[in-house]
Amino acid sequence: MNPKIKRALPAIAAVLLAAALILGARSQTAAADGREPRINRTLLMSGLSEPWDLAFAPDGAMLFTEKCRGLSVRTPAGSVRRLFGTAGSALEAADFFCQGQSGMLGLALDPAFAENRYVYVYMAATIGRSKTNCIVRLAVDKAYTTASDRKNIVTDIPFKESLNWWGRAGAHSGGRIRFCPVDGYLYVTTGDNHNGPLPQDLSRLGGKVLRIDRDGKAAAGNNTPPGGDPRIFTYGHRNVQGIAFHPGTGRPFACEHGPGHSDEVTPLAAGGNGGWDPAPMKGVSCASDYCGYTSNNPEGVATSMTDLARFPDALKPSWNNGGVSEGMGPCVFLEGPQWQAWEGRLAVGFLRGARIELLQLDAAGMTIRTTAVPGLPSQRLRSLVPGPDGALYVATDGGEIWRLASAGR
Ligand SMILES: [Ca+2]
Repeated sequence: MNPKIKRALPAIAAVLLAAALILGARSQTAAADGREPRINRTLLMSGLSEPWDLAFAPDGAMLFTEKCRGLSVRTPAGSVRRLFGTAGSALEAADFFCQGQSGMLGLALDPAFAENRYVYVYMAATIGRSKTNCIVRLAVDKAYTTASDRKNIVTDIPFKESLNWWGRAGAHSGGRIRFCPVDGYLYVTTGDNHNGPLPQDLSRLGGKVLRIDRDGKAAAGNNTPPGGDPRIFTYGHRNVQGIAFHPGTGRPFACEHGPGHSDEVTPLAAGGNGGWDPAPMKGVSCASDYCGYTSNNPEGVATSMTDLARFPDALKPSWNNGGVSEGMGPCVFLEGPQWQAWEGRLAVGFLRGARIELLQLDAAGMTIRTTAVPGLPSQRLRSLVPGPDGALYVATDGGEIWRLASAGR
């Protein structure tokens, strides 16, 4: 060996060792920052009838709705009881019905549930001679054997009463309800009923996100445009079936079905217009006066989910899935270090798309990256709810409830 090289060997070795240490430290940091969790899926329940939503009580009880049966509970001990809805429930509701996409849908527990025992459901009901969507408040006892003190806190969410060219009765009812942990108000998502003028009509509650208190009264600060129903928080929506609140700011994000294109995730702001207007413009003819699948404009361009030409101040979507509609449904932010690289991402479930997409957002709420949760069966996903154990619970149209837990690595 060349004596010069021989003399230099210890120095070269030291440099190489230092480089290896630096690279090793870097790769360890990258692993800690960017580690994707390994997901364990277990089947908690099966054989349910179209489960639509879930909610967990502080004691670990899981309440759930089934579209055509009503509200039930799975107690912490694992027994299941029917609380509210059709015959056989602890509290029967003669006015409750299901039809098409409607029935007993969204479910939420009061933020003070441990004290007041209030449960809220979004359901189709017959009031007088009319069919409508309601928000009903109930109280359940500590043993989950009775439901009482029923109060209809909202009774005038439009319901599609009859078949038209675009689909059956009961279509596009929206139906998710969630309390925002930051402002404490109940957010209610509704749908356009295949009715052209409804989303931009500020006197009616369809095609909107509502924001109300536990008695159904308008929340303070809704900033509804003058003359509008003060319960309206945002308008100009199509069929919103998901709403989630950013863990840091509490800002609501709506997750909404598109019309054959452009399912949308949208960060909301009080008084905002989502920019959906399926009413025919002058000179345009659409079946049943609903241009929700065609074009509302003389140019023949497909009706936009966010029409910035006509509504330049419309709420800008964070993400849309482009050329197809995949039935975007529930959404929720993943919270807690158990999710590792996924912590803080918005999990979005799909019906036809049959998957969970994880959206990484920038500070403005815009999506910068999406990843699908790997390894899940291909099923229509209806509800995504975090459990008290840090797992994510999923209700499927196939009648199952899954528990998705991060197993680390
Ligand atoms: Ca929109």
